[in-house]
Amino acid sequence: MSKITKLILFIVFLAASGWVYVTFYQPEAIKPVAGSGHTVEIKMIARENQWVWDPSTVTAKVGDKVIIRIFNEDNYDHGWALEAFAINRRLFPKQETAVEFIAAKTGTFQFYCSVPCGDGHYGQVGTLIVEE
Ligand SMILES: [Cu+2]
Repeated sequence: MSKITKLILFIVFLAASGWVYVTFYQPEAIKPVAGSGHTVEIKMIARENQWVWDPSTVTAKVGDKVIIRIFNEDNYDHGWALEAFAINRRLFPKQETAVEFIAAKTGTFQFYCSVPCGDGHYGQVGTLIVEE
């Protein structure tokens, strides 16, 4: 068997294994979701010296593009972290920061302040609900 034939057989084998994996074995949790075509825009505020997100609960449908515009009213930094979607952004004082992601899985996920910011830091949490 020539080298070229072996190479072609190897490439065919790789492509076939990839197809078998994606078709039969890929876990639901990491399968790509179809985009819904909708964009959900949410205005959120980190209230001055209150260590709260307003609103603290946000909702989207799976496949939605979510844009959260967060205004930090404080004179110090906060962070906005949503581990389920690998997001962690710094929020500078008296500024709006836009966080964009695709709500690619259903469930209830917690977001929180990721920058040690004072008395209420550990209570500065909120919830993202992604519905079917
Ligand atoms: Cu904090």
